[in-house]
Amino acid sequence: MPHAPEANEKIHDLSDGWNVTDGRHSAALPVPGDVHSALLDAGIISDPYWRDTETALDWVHETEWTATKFFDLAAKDDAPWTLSFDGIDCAADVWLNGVLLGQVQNRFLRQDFDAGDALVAGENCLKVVFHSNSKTAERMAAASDYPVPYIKWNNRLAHYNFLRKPQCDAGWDWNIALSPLGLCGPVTLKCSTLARLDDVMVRQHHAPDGKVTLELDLHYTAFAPGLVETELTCDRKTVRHEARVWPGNGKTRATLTIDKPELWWPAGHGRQHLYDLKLRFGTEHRTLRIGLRQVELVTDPDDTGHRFLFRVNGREIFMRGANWIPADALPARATPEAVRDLLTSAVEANMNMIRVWGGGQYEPDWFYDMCSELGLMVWQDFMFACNLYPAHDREWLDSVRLEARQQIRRLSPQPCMALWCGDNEVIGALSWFEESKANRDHYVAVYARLNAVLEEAIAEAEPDVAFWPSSPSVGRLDFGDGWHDDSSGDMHFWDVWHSSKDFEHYRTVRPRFCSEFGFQSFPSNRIIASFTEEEDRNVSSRVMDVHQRNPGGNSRIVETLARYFRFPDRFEDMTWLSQVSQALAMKTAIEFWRSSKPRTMGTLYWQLNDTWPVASWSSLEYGGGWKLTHYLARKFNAPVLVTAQPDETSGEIVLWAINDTTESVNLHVTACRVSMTGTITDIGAWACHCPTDRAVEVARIPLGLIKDDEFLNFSWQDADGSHIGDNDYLPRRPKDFRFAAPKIHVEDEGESIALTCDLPALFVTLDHGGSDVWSDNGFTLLPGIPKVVHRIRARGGIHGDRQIRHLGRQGSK
Ligand code: BMA
Repeated sequence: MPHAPEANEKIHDLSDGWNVTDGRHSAALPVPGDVHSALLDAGIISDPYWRDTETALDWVHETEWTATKFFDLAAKDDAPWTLSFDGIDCAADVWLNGVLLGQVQNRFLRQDFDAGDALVAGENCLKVVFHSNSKTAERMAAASDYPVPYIKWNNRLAHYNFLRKPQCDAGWDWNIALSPLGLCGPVTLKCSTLARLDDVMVRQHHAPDGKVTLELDLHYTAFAPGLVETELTCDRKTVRHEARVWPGNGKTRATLTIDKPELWWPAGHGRQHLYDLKLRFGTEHRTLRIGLRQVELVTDPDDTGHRFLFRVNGREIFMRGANWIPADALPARATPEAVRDLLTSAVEANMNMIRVWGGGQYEPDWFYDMCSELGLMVWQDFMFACNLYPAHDREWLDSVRLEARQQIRRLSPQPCMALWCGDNEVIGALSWFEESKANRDHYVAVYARLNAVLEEAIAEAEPDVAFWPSSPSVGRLDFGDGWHDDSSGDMHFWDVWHSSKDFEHYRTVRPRFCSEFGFQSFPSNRIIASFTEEEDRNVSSRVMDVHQRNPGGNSRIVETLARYFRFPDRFEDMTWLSQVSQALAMKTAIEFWRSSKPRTMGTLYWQLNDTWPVASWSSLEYGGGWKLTHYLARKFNAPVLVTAQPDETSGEIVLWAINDTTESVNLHVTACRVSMTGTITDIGAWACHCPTDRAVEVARIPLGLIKDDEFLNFSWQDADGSHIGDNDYLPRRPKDFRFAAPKIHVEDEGESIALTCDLPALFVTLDHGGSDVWSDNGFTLLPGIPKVVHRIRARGGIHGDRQIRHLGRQGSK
């Protein structure tokens, strides 16, 4: 906890030594942690991810649980004592020595209780009585004076839209519905003298002369009138001042100017320089790690509509990334190590932004610390998704107001923060339900209340980043269709997956910023083996259906295979081919939209990671292994890329060069056509100057030049060899090629693998489901051109399927 108070002997960490029981079962409860994980560790429940175990565990979230912690206090002085929980999930009563300190129902709040009267010298007993969240949700919905519908096909558990809890805990179209409960962060007991420091709001002002002034609002609770000394230290400079405080909540401002700042940059644009900002408020100490940067959301009008892009330190930056969902359906497993691994993989796939999606959670401090270190910018949603919300209830709305306030302040020091966004798809949800279709005015008015509270929380806190009302959204106070309008705002483009359109359909829109689009695949055979018996390993088995949460999802994967590929004979080839199919879909969309730069200035695909072993849109399977899409992302997200795009009107294939680096590049581009029988014929060579602000045309190739059974292969490099790459374009679907049977020779030297072939091979995959990360996988192999692949990160050394696969007559060979 980098933001935890330090050097204060009056702070007691109460995170260890908890037990939890329902009267029949008892287990040690690690904090942070959840009851399911505790029961699993104690051998009371079996693995929730195994086969169809899920519903057999419903009793856990339907039961009341009591977590208990005993602690000793040597002496109790008369000063104010505060008991703080960094997240209680979710509906619970907090008791200290038989005294009810409070009732809570918002997992996204830090809960502070005045413990003074209940605390005793000697042994104390702290209890958190968790009510069944499922029953609480039912009760709240029944008590509501009008219906607030939730997305039934997505949420197996009902009415979680009433709870301030990760919405995907009730099930989602990729998530198991376990409804975990527990304590999500440290528990502390703190003794204050005059005042207690609650939140710190950090702003940075960049002056035209380059100096940066840090402005900190220190939000406190004072217990008596008096003077509190504050001290700020950063970049070898210290400033002090005295704040006069009065009982109650207040704030005092402290500023410090950094004369020669080193700026923080997103990945690929410069260093991620971080400063330690040390802060003292009376006797309380905190250290914040900050980075200095300016982030603007640019939405000015242009000929098309309105631009949508991020400008960082004055530079307009194309954002390449993906959507982030919670790292595990069992919160205890979302450890810093597991999360760092996933975020590292994002950067290795040339991403510079992730979107923390609104159906999950505000992540812990260390998550944002990692993003700041790695240069991954964060588009942060407020936690509302795909449901309608009871914003007519003032008590509920007050809790949301507090949540927004705390979270905005908590994340304010983080240079990775790029945007606060009101919600995920709640505007769209207004037209999904019978109730809201029948009385749209009413539901729009209630939605507008919720959105206004969030906008006001931003206006009040004045963070360094902008507020965007919703994702997708066409613009402020616009309740229009962000799914199909590609002229303004951010877009969710789901027609290919959810409406079964062809991959080529991605080329029918040019979003200003595509914040969601995706295509599903199966996890690898190794991951499937982790949750199935042999008999389940069939694409339409019940267990495979249970591990697919989007109705009809497995059929859509299979049907798409039939559209693009020859059908595989074996289940274990089908899982691989589904990953080829997903990778092809994402390559089609992203390369086209990158070639639309600067009209398009961002592509965040759905979704980076998985919460459990499941067929889904993720590019990293459960456990963090790279699916083929992730390997292709490393290539289609390369800062310098050449891509081939069909020009429907002229019938030509156009080569486009895209440069997202900081400097223009001069590329030498060559292209050839490759026949399945192995003949490689040069087409041309071109010199291309590629600036950073737009994609440029390199060459036009008449489609007729490429014969049946030929595909286009092209490569590029700059003068000093820092940007080298190659790419293909298949004018026909893979199934329309007469694949020969190439012989692939492999020399496996452990850390590197060399491959050669006698005939062209596409999507050559040397490791399906292995744990380690290779420099390439799913590549094209041409006769006479050896390929050497290196292990770039060892992640456990587990081998997946090391049988070499590539496209062939039966889908794979
Ligand atoms: C989106 C997301 C999620 C969902 C995904 C796939 O629009 O916001 O709600 O999981 O689509 O359907």
